[in-house]
Amino acid sequence: MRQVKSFCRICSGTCGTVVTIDDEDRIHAVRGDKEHALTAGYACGKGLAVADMHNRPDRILRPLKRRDDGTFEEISLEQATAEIAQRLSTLIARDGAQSIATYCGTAGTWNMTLMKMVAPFMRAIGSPNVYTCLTIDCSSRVVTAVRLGNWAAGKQRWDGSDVWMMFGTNPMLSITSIAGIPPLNVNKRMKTGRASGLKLIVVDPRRTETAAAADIHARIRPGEDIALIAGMLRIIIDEGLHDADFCARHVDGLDALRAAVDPFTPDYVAARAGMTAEAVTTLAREFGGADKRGCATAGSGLTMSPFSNLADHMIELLNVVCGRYARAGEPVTNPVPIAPARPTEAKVVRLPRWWEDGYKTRADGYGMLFTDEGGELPTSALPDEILQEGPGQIRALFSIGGNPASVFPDQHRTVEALKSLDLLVVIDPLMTNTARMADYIIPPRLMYERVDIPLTTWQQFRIPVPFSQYTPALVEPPAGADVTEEWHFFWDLARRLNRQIVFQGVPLDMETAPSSDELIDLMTQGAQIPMDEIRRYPGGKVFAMQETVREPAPDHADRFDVLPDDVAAELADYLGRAPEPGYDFLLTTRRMRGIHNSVVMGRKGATHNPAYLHSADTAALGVAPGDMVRISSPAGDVTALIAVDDTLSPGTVSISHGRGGLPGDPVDMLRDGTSTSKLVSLARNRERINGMPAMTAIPVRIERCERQGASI
Ligand SMILES: Nc1nc2c(c(=O)[nH]1)N[C@H]1C(S)=C(S)[C@@H](COP(=O)(O)OP(=O)(O)OC[C@H]3O[C@@H](n4cnc5c(=O)[nH]c(N)nc54)[C@H](O)[C@@H]3O)O[C@H]1N2
Ligand SMILES: Nc1nc2c(c(=O)[nH]1)N[C@H]1C(S)=C(S)[C@@H](COP(=O)(O)OP(=O)(O)OC[C@H]3O[C@@H](n4cnc5c(=O)[nH]c(N)nc54)[C@H](O)[C@@H]3O)O[C@H]1N2
Ligand code: SF4
Ligand SMILES: [Mo]
Repeated sequence: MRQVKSFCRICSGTCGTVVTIDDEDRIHAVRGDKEHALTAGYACGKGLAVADMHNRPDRILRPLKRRDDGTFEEISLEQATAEIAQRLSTLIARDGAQSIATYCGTAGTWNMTLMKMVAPFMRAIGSPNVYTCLTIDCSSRVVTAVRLGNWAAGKQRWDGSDVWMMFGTNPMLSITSIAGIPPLNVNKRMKTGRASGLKLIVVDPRRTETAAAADIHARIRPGEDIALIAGMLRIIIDEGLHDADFCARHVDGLDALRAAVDPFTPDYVAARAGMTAEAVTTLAREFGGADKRGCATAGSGLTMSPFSNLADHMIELLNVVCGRYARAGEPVTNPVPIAPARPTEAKVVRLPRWWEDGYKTRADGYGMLFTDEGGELPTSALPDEILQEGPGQIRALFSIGGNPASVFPDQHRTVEALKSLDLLVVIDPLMTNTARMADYIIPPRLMYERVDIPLTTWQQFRIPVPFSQYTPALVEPPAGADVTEEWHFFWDLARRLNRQIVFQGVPLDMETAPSSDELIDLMTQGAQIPMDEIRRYPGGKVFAMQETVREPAPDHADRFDVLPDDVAAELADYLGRAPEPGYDFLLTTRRMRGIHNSVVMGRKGATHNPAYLHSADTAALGVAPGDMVRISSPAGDVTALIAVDDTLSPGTVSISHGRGGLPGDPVDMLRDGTSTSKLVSLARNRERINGMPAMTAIPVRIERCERQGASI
């Protein structure tokens, strides 16, 4: 047995780990690294269960090819890659490069060499059809940065704040980075923040783990956060609780904003958001104040909500009017050791509306989001891009470390699209619902079989100190495995198609593959702390780096635009929207401890996702825990098993996403659970720009039904 330091790459926690490896070079156990500078021993159950993922008996270890009768046969990686390259070549010749698409899911996002290889691969073949789970997760965040403007030095930090307001996020369970609390040993940071006087406010229809630890839990009717924020802004501006100096210097449109939120009186907000008028005023006064430090942040409860772009914009307006950003003279939170040195300035930066110019999807004309490295299209547009016939139709899809059939909104449309493809290649260690439909399944090396560095994107805001880490590959894949290093698979496809990959601005040798370490060196070219130095500290290190936020040049003219025309129009739409008649419950999204989106991690916890209801509602419906109900939305219906959860507000039903079978599957409810994505339609109420349908606050009806083995 030996012990090696590394870090977990399942979520943004990037928890430091110590991995015990047995004499057969197999992972025996994983624990949190107590000496880790950021996470100090914390690791969640999913991270600890990852040894099981490496060794589980159903891990796919050799490529699988679908036979004509739908069964799979094992083939070699060499044969699979050659055949896929051949099929791509035929498709490109027949339908053009645009017929090829990639979708990178969560397991792809946390694999840095892969993450940075997919876009160059797509550029090399000439296809714009790059999709990732980021655009089904927090695409509204990017829309806000563009429409409102972005503060180059970042927001005020958790440490040293007076007040923090979280909407629709539960970081104590999800360890998400977008809640603003650094996703690094959240429990400990929560305690130290609170001990230093930070007042935490959580807005959530459920008394979550995070809400229970907060100073104020404001229960809200799902989907109505916009009303609350508009009401708060009205009070903050009227009572002079905004930062007037900051607004005068950096903000356009404050008067128009005040006029637009005028209908949101405390009484109106109270009626709409299901709270008291006094609560609205209290929340505004608790958050507002030019002399306070802090932040308003939001998670899935808002990024999945109806009007997701507007909801996100409104959250950021709370920060803008109160000036909650890092100012000149303050220390830069994290000058990012692996990035080149560049000054951080206290200024608004305006980005172009990428989605208005440039490539658009054929169906509904959605444009590019996240233009880093050439751009991405909104994931909810992918099914229609596959199904809509005509020039540019997508005919081949690579699904990399994701599970579209289980997690995309509108499972029926998604599955119809996946089944209609000429070529579906799934890179995954498990026989997921998506993999079951694949033409080829390519098994990857797993986390501890790869070298890696922590996610490079947004690092300056996610990690609150100049920390970096490198992990070598700790073990080799199991004996007899024929698995791929994922970036290599795409490099090899490009090689076989005679395409040149340009990686981080450098054309790669297309005859002899680079090593993963060479790619990491390219990704960190010009780093302030050279990668070789970082490699010397196996558990990671906080480097001694200091930088101060600077004043921008005097002629810098960019300002926040708090109420662009399309935001004003969305606010008017929201104001006029009536509840969907005939539905008496609102279904909300949540996460479960042992389940990561569609994947059950470990063998101990529940594998199904019950429908949680308040006991007042189960009593009124005449159902008990374990009973089966039929849940119907305007888009479809599903069956679910009931569990009681009195942390919920009556009138809401809360179910996590990603579980359940494919349409028509016989489903063992206790094992497989329910697919909430069958309750969402891509044909109804989609947002402009990011194309998101509402994946929380979904109007539903609930009826008791006989327990049976099947779910539709
Ligand atoms: N265990 C576990 N951890 C995970 C994941 C997982 O599947 N399992 N997934 C990971 C991923 S990919 C992500 S993106 C992050 C997400 O992390 P979070 O953004 O923290 O997401 P959730 O934990 O689902 O919390 C969403 C909260 O929003 C509330 N909510 C729902 N609708 C509304 C609404 O209309 N208004 C308001 N105010 N609140 C609402 C819900 O009650 C819930 O408490 O978690 C990551 N971590
Ligand atoms: N209704 C509703 N829908 C939602 C959400 C919601 O809150 N509500 N949340 C949305 C969000 S935030 C997200 S991020 C998406 C999640 O969307 P996805 O990322 O598409 O879904 P996951 O289930 O996380 O898929 C991860 C896959 O990676 C595989 N895997 C594990 N390790 C590796 C590896 O090393 N390499 C490779 N190639 N594969 C690996 C796993 O077996 C699994 O199949 O779901 C979205 N859908
Ligand atoms: S919180 Fe859990 S899943 Fe996320 S990085 Fe840490 S151990 Fe891994
Ligand atoms: Mo996510």
